[in-house]
Amino acid sequence: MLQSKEMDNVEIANLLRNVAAALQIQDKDDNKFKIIAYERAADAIEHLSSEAKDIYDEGKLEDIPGVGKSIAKHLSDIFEKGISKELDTLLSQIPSSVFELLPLDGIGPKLAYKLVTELKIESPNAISKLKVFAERGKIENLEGFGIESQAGILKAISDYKGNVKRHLLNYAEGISGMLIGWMKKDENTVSADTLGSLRRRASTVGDIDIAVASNNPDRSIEHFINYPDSKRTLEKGDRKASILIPGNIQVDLRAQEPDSYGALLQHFTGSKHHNIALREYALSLSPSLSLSEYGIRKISKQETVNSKQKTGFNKRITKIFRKEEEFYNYLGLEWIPPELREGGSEIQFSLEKKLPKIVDCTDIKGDLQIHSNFDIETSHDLGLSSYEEIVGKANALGYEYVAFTEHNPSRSKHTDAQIIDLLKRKRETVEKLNEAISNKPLEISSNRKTENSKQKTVIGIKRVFNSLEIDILSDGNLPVPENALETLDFALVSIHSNFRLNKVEMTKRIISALSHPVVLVLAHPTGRKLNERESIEADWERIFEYCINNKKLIEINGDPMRLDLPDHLVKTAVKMGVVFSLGTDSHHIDHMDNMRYAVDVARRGWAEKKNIVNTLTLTEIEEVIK
Ligand code: DGT
Ligand code: CA
Ligand code: CA
Ligand code: ZN
Repeated sequence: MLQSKEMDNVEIANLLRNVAAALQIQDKDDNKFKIIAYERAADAIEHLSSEAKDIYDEGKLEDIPGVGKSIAKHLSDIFEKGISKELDTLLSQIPSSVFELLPLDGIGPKLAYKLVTELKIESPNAISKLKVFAERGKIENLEGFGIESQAGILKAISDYKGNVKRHLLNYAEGISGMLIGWMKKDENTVSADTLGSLRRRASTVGDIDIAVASNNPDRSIEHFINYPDSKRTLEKGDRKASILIPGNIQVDLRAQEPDSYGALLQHFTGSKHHNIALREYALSLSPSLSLSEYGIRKISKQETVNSKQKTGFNKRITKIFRKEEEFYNYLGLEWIPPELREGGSEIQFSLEKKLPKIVDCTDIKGDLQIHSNFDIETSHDLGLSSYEEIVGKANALGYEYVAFTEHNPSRSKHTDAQIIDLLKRKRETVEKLNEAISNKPLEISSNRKTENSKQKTVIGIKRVFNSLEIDILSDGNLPVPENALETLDFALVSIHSNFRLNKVEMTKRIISALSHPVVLVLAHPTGRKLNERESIEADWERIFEYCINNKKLIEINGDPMRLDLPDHLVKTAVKMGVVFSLGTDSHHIDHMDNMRYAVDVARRGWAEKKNIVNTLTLTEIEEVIK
């Protein structure tokens, strides 16, 4: 197992569990207590509310329950040098395929070791290799095994969910882009689109759905399964197919003639709930209408929809649609943006022509969370790009303003006077930059190393804000002295530690931090990290109400692994009248392109321009900030 300085709590816990397993396999008497110690330490670290690395930085590793001198020493080695030699030596005596089998139910270290050595199973994909042996009946003949234990192993494998994680939106988007590109290479393709949860811009995506309008669906399917990166064809019909690509990502394709492509787009965009609600609505019309991926059909009075009549359905379609919009219009509905197709109420809104005019990327006039490399000795990671580079990028994006929101200087390593000093220097630098910006026309060399590297960009941005992302301490206080807070235009506050307070305490903590006059925004409110960390518990309606009454803003963080506030809470907040601040949480200018994902979340939460503070012009937003 690879060790590194950057290991997070889950990785460390896995490492320690593997050590415990290796000790069990060694089968020495004096290992007994060590095994228990490693397992305890693994449990404790997995459930910590802050990163073990941070605790190490504070010199407090041994305060973690279950972490004694010797485990603390191994962890220190890892954080310092990237490896604990001692653990590495121990682990490298065991084939890594053994560790791969441990997540299976009922397979302990010794059993796994025996299977691996007897059957000569090697990494990677040990589980699927084991499955092949079990299916071929090769396990029942091993000494100490039998037909029953073989069946048990097969069951454990089929129950095993593995890390079937849902994929992050930006990742899925990259893959679907490549597949669309591939499908467009085929001469039969008239158009190709991404459907399913990716088209609805859901925060995570299970599998990828692609549709093509094709002059020859058969041939399109053939072209699709020949995708160069395909690992395996999972399914192949005359109008649909599924393949598996590296990373165990499933891609589904549907192909249909251009004349009826509109119904296909509607059907496979989903969501399932939207489609169910739409079908019910169509049936309630008079005459009743029946929907499918091929088109819309009138149902006569005597007819009831039973399964028999569903067969051969496509031959009796009465109406086909080239465009999706025509499909909705035929039902007496306005076209519904895919982001709103989640639950049913959107159909009623569409019928009454009351769908919200949801915010759009082109409405955004600035980015309100960016970390630069201006070094104020921050408590968490500094950014990688300079103020000038950020201004250059903001300019390219057509923004009027951005906010520089480095983390606060670390509390434990500075006196009040030092923090005040650091923030004064930041203030002065930002002021100089603003002066330069207002002395237009000012030119700044763009940092792109392409073409003539001397290429100059005229600044269109009007102002940069001097802001800060401040940790909310457990008691709701801020780790920045009053005199330093005064230097800021406004501040963001956010939780980076103690994620597990109870709901009442957490709500109090957040509101207390928000109550400071210089604080304007609650950043990445729930603290979730997709596939990694759950949201904190808090009384969100109470916090939203506080924000509305006290003119505070809630952030929608566009970092694809955060997307926080989550869309369903955005929807609640929008109904209540909350105003949001969109920020990319960029630590490099390339991340500034992630604004798109923050807008996706806002759209899925039914937010309009009026709900988003960064749709305001500079003059307007200055009114909010002052
Ligand atoms: P995902 O993949 O879990 O992120 O979510 P979706 O919404 O992309 O779900 P998926 O891939 O299973 O199906 C794509 C859309 O196709 C789904 O939103 C609804 C629609 N659909 C309509 N009829 C069916 C059906 O019979 N089976 C499935 N699986 N989907 C259907
Ligand atoms: Ca899907
Ligand atoms: Ca699918
Ligand atoms: Zn943060």
